[in-house]
Amino acid sequence: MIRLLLAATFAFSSSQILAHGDAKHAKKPARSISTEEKAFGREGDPRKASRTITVDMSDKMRFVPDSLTIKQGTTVKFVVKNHGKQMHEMVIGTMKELKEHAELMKKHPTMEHDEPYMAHVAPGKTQTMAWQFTKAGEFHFGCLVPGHFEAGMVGKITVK
Ligand SMILES: [Cu+2]
Repeated sequence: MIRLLLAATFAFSSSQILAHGDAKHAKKPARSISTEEKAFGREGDPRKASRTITVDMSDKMRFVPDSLTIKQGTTVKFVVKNHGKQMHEMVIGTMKELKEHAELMKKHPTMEHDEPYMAHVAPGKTQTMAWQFTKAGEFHFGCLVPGHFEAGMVGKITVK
């Protein structure tokens, strides 16, 4: 009986070792890219980005640049930098969605959420996000930290 148990324990632990070894070699699976289509496009594969745009944010409550023109179909890799001392974020959307979201943020300032079209950037940090602009039109991006949107922290994206 004891022998059997020992054998079982040994078999168990060696399979654990194997599994561990496998895991070590296997690449950490990346979060899969969402296929959800929004009015302003869909999540992009950063490896397929054909354009990189750096967006600077500061406590002046402005984005630099604050106007972008993008060719329809392009996957853009955004490099979003926060040069300020406050939290800032870049959220892409339609003006209607951004306004609604900004109102919601005022009511629930601690609300935390993460979507592929948002980059929440701590002071002094940089975040990247990839977005594919599948639809032509006029869209916007804004900082929805309470008060920032109203202070003018908003930019325009023209897709054509
Ligand atoms: Cu901000």
